[in-house]
Amino acid sequence: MIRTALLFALLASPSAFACGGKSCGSSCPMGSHSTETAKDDVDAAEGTKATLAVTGMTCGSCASRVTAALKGVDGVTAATVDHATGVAKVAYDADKTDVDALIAAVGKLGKFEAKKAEPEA
Ligand SMILES: [Cu+2]
Repeated sequence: MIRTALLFALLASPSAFACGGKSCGSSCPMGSHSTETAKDDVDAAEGTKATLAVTGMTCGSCASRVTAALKGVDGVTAATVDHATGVAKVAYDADKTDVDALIAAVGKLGKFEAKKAEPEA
């Protein structure tokens, strides 16, 4: 029984890394943490690519909420969001959606603001 409890504690502990090792507790606008990390490869995905600059994110939980919002847009095939840099990369079908719709989807969360980032050189 004690071993089971220890294993449980070990499995639960990685949640601390959702904030990159730093605790963001009350500073997190989403109020909860998640170990969910986007693994989509936007660079390898089909379609048009866009890079957004997202402000307001403090931890991995924020990033996963923004990722989910972007993926909820019809036509989006892949999205990765880095809360530390504020960079969101999205691959989408240009026939179905556009950058303005992506920005609006992030804005709808109410906690974050997205704008179009300068294209990478
Ligand atoms: Cu957060």
